[in-house]
Amino acid sequence: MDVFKLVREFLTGETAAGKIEEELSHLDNVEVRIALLGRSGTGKSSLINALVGERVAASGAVETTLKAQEFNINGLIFVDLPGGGTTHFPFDEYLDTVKVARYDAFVLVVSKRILESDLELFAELKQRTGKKIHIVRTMIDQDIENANHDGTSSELVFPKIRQDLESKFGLANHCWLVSNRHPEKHDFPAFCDSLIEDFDETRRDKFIFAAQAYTAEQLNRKRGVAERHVLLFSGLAAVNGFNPIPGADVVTDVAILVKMNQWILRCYKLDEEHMKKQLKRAPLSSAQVTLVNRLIAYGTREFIISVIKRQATRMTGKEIAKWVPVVGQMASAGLGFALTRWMGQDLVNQCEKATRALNTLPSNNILANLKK
Ligand SMILES: Nc1nc2c(ncn2[C@@H]2O[C@H](COP(=O)(O)OP(=O)(O)OP(=O)(O)O)[C@@H](O)[C@H]2O)c(=O)[nH]1
Ligand SMILES: [Mg+2]
Repeated sequence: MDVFKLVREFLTGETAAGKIEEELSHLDNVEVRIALLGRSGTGKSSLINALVGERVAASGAVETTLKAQEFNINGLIFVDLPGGGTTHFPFDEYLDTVKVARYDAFVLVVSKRILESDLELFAELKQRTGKKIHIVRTMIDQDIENANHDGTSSELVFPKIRQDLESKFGLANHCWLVSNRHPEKHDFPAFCDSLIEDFDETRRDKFIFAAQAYTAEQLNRKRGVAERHVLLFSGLAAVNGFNPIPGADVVTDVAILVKMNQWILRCYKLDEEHMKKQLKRAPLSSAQVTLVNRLIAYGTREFIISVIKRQATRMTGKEIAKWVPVVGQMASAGLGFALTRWMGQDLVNQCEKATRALNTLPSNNILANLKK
């Protein structure tokens, strides 16, 4: 979907306002369902937590998850299907519960030892779904540590494990060697790319919106999704008569701006709910707390009104034009559109900076590595 074109057509009256609303609600409502299968203790719950950057699924040394569980993180739904082939889940019964048509992607999680039951599960799944099954081999960090301990070269760890997996699951199937403790490293980012490769655009956007960004590239993609949303919200604000009057103390309905800013904060996992959970897990410095509180305020009506009042009187025609797509005639939508876009873009920039500063992007090393 060319969002720019859609908004331009709307502003020039070539398309109905409803189209923008439709596109936004489509993005809002779409669900992505990912099935995770594998024996107990292979790291399924940890993989989910690493993908979304928060602790949604309990993980542990003893068998933790005994029945299928769903985790819905802003529309990105993981279905954790534990223990195929164990006494809790005889094979047939297990696969019958996996209603294959309901999923957008399948992930088979394996760890150190590949058992016959893993191969059987893989073959059966492949046959039933006819889809690509992503094989994720977890705990690579431990293999590296073990190699160091045993005095063997950790450089050989990867090719050896890869070869072993490929010989068992077949060369054509991609196997991803990951550590759930370091989702910024090894094959983890490539696994995420491969996972969304076959999704349609809306589902891809949804995944990028809900997943944690660990690398500079992932952060860039988040920006892309966020910017498209800002553009749509700006169109929607304009059509809904958001039209602050320069110099006057009048502010029309700002509900759409509140919604937009809260969406952006959620996209960067800097919304109040998420930050409260994070704070319970790891304390932030007082400077970080100040930064987070400042950003959370962006999602409140009072704050937005105060910013608009200030900014509306400042924006010159030239500045307005900068934030409005080239539309020939800007119509009366000009200032409302420009202000929304300016505000959204500003918040996206700030969230990106904060993500780096808060080190949820584990990061600085990664960024440094990428630049090399
Ligand atoms: N070092 C390391 N530990 C991991 C990794 N993935 C998982 N673990 C640990 O392995 C243990 C089991 O992980 P879980 O995520 O609970 O495994 P599970 O597949 O969900 O297990 P069940 O819920 O019992 O089916 C936990 O103690 C995790 O912290 C990894 O990549 N590296
Ligand atoms: Mg589990």
